[in-house]
Amino acid sequence: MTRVYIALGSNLRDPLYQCQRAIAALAALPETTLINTSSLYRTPPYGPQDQPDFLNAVVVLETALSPLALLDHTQRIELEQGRERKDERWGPRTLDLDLLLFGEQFMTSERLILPHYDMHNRAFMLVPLAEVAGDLPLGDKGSVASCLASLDTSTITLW
Ligand code: 5RW
Ligand code: CA
Ligand code: CA
Repeated sequence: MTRVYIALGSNLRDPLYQCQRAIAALAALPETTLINTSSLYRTPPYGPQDQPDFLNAVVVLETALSPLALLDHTQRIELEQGRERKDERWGPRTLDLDLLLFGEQFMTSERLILPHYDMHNRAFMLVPLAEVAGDLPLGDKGSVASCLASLDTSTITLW
């Protein structure tokens, strides 16, 4: 079993509902146990600002699935919750599930980069991650806590 950290984001169609439904869907995956869920945070949009605030959280799983099998499931859950192909790259979405860390695994493929390539720059990922992962190392980026120390977290509040 491998410990996996998944970032969850939503800023359309009742983010709290989308988040609760996504957590239930992740908990129901085969060969997978839900270990923990962070608090739910309200975060201002990065990228295009003319969209609603996001709900962001991190979910911790233990799974016997492979990284790509888990990715298949998270992409299916996004689609089941109304994620649309036309969604602009950094625009609003009903549900975004991003694999942050998959055990100690490193991977660079067309579909998946592990660890997540930019989480060390994203307070909306690191604030909930710090809550459930403590001072986890992020390879050559330092620890979650040290990355967070150089980011602005002042606009992040509880949902
Ligand atoms: C674009 C992330 C530029 C960081 C993106 C950037 C978000 C979000 C996106 C999310 C918040 C990707 N996803 N903003 N912006 N939460 N708060 O989940 F610098 S789009
Ligand atoms: Ca994302
Ligand atoms: Ca994504």
